[in-house]
Amino acid sequence: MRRLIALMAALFSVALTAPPALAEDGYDLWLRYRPLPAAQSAALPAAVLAGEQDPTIRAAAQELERALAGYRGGQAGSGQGAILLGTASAPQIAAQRLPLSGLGEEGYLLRSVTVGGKPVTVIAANRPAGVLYGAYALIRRMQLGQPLAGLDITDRPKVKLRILNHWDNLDRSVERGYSGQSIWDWWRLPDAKDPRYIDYARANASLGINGTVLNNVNAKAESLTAPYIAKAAAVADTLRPYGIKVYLSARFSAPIELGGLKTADPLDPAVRAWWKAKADEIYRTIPDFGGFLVKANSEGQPGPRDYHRTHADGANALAAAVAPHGGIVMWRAFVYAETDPEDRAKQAYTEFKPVDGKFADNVLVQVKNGAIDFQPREPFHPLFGAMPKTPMMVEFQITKEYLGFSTHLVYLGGLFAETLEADTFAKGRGSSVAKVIDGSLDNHRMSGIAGVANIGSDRNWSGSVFDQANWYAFGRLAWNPNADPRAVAGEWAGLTFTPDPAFVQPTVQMMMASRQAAVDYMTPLGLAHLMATGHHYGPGPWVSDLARPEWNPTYYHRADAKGIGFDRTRTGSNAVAQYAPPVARRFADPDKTGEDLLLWFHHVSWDRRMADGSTLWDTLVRRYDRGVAGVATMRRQWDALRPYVDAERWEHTASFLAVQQREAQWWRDASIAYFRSISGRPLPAGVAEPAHPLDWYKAQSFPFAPGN
Ligand code: GCV
Repeated sequence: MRRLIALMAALFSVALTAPPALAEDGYDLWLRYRPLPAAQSAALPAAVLAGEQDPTIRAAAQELERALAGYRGGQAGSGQGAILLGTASAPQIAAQRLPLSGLGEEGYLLRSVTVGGKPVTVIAANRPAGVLYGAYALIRRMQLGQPLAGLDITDRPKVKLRILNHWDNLDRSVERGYSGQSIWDWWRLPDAKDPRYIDYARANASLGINGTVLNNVNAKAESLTAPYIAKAAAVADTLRPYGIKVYLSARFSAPIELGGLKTADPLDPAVRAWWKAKADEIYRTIPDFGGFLVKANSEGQPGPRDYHRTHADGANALAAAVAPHGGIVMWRAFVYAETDPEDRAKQAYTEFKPVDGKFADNVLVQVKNGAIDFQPREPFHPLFGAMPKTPMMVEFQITKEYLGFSTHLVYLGGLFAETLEADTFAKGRGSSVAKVIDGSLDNHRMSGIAGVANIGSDRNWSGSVFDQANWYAFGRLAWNPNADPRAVAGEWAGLTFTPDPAFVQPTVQMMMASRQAAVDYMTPLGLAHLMATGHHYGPGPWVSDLARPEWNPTYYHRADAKGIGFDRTRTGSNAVAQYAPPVARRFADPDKTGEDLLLWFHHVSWDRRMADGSTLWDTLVRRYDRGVAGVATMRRQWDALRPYVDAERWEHTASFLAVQQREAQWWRDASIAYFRSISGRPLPAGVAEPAHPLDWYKAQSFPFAPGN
């Protein structure tokens, strides 16, 4: 009995003294400062010394202190030297005579030095933002258990503007958002500033993201009224110390809606004066306002074409208004019109290529990675490399409108890299999209990259833990478009869960295979846009009754009794001619295009022989099966990783993988049932029948699917 009492007392005291269990709900993202193994923790610097008084340097120092405290699990530092951070205007940094000249405005240097016989890790930069980025780089090293001694590292971003685009509406709904409501609580701003905005800033700064467009490109004019400018200013105040500028999407017809003018014609002096006055008003409230993002003459949005003006005329009117304040305009090239019978994939090039060289100096043209719309796989957009006189931004979609929302595990690092690595041949071999958008191919002063955010009010920010990896990958590739997506996945997995290679290796394998699996079970072999109407949830390859031809999946796959695919060669829309000759020649030849993009560029017979000798029809069916099998493999891999992951995040991910498996099967069955009804070909031997007849799939309806 005495022993029992002693045991109970011991347990009771443990219960009283043990630190509270930390909820592993994913809120901490990759900034997960949990106790490190004792040996690692003992080697951590004991103190953080900020070289100067500056809000950004203070934020950097606080982040380092927070990380160190977390890594030490509440224990005091054991005295392994210090971290000293600052710019050369801090005397202690200046005394080190560090080579900072090549670091630009945002680069940093990490160097191990000795001061007064004590080891010191210096984080130095020309500007406070660089110091902040250096602090996060050091944090990554500590958290991943990489050596902290003998450091001599420099890094700087290759792209100047690294920007998130929020498609967030003023009522807090999010277009194509799958992670709750908008994090911007417009109604309560500017008085109530959710503390979460600081964590948003920390997460983005840790990746080097330096700008955010707060509102949807399908913009309401109201976002430019005084009350909403004040709300945006409150957000800007919170983000500023983290090196993040605020931008707004502008509705082109705002001079009419807000200004009472009769026109929004960009060459009309009254319209230009209105934009100038509006810009002046914004800059009075947000002195470092970044500028405007504009979707014009696209999907019903107003624009300069309404007045028979070019996109350059439109962009330049807004650009002139923000130029005196150092602002910029990001003008989207995502345009297509129902009045235009031309292949949708060609329309942006047709509109924009002729106005190359006509844009003001502070305009960037923002181009989606592919010519249609963020499909699971698209060839790179033909505008990359085709407008050498204009700085071009690439726009990726981090939120997965066409890739299974937030329930499917699809790592997008590979998709982003596939575009960035693609060779445009604009100036001969080696003219990658990365070089177009980082400005180096055509010597542009401005360069930029944008990602449509997947961030919402969900506790885990992105809807699923693995969707956080897509935010992470976007940020890391924005900093360095040549980064290896596999290495980025490993870094993310190590920071978010554990750097143990026994966990990281299979996780990276799973992530890297996940995108091809999604392509296979949704739109294999270069098919595209076969999703159901409006919400784009699930398969709808049979849909052919929508008002605009290019909204119908049948427009894209063009399947008939003889074959399938969109002929974009000379015998068809000749979209291939929009690429530089070496690329055009490859895409024009079905034997050279590559199977992954075959049906994007070619209408081919169901009986066409593929590289391995099987028919196209058999290959198509087997690709669907391969996609479903890929998800089954991911589930097995995740099961085996259970010992390395906390129960909460493991189970959340496992439950989503189960959804993905069911939906992959649905995609496969519905697509095969439909294409069989067109091709009239039997299923290859040994292939399973779809679970239901075609009409069952056609009858499914999801009026409440999110993000629509
Ligand atoms: C913001 C696609 C999406 C739309 C989106 C549009 C765009 O068409 O479905 O929701 O609108 O792209 O990028 O402007």
